[in-house]
Amino acid sequence: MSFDLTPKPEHKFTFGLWTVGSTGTDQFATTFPIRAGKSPADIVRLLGEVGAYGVNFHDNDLIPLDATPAETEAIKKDFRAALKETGLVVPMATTNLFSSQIFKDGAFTSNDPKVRAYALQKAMRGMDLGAEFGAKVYVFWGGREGAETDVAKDPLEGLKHFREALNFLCEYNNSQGYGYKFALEAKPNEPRGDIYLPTTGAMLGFIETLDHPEMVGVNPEMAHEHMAGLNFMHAVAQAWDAGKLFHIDLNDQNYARFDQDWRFGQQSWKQSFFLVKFLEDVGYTGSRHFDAHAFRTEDYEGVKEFARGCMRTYLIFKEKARQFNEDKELQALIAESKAEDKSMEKFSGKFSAEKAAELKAFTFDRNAIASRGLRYEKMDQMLTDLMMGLR
Ligand code: DIG
Ligand code: MN
Ligand code: MN
Repeated sequence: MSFDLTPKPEHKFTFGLWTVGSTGTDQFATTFPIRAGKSPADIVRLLGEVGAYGVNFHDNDLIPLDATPAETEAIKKDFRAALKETGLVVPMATTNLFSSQIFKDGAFTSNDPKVRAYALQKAMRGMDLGAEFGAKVYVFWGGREGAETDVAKDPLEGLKHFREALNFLCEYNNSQGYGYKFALEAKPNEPRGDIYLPTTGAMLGFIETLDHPEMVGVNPEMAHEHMAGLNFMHAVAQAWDAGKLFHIDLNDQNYARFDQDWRFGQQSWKQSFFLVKFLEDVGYTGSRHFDAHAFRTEDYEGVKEFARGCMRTYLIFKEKARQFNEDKELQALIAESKAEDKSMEKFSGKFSAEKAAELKAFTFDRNAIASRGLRYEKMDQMLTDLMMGLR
């Protein structure tokens, strides 16, 4: 093997405290923990050991909901010391607006004004905490923003309340001078029957209705777009095209399953390859955040293998993307399939009345055009060979 698979800071591989710190309970903490919990400081040390660049957190991953001021300061002190010791940074922070019972019917979109106000308070305090550790991206995942029945929850009110909350928090960001970029994360369902704004595309449309759309982008997650039956790389491409790819959650998922948050590249090799190729081809400079968990079967040595595997597989696909881009035969076939056609140039570009009239009068030989074979089978098989090390 001639290429280096050692994770380096320039790769910007990050993990949330809740990922490698997961004690192996099922997603909804309804079953026994498999692994003893680790302190945030020890989780940072584990991430330092496997070669991660950074660590992210929800407010309550770091500071338990009912921690005293003294406990809070002690935790922060240890966490800061571990960051210094390992050199890890904190690129992203977020608020847990989904675990506490108070959010049983949503946070920003709850029907209860007290819950909405409490969620706003919690988000501001979460932003304060993240800023203390240098976070510059703030994620909003509305895990409970939704409904099981529309009988008493109006989606228009939900959108209005979510918009009001984000407009308020954008102003808070400005008033505090935190310089955050907000990244909205979509998911179609679970834990709610339906979650509002279920896909990255829906979030992109919603962002344009905000008072400060320039401050707000998206945090697409692979498992979540897959849960919606979508092509993750296409969702990411649309976000990039809109200048809104502010962060990304990488993991994996078997289609038509609950949110499995598996190790990156564990299941969907082809989709993962094209996602990595896209990020590298466009020069994405943000975090490669692995929002994933090790199998419940694992001890902490297994958790380290999980974390190493996320980064290793990303680097394998990055190298395969380089080989793809340098494969002369394959690139020639791709170029051929996208060949310019000088005769059509006069119809491309901006509208003119003359262009429209000429095009309307033009005669196309539909059968001749349709009969051309596009050789995608050959190219796709070449990709398979490349992925399997046969070219
Ligand atoms: C779940 O996919 C969500 C939460 O874990 C968190 O709020 C966000 C940040 O990665 N992803
Ligand atoms: Mn997820
Ligand atoms: Mn996520």
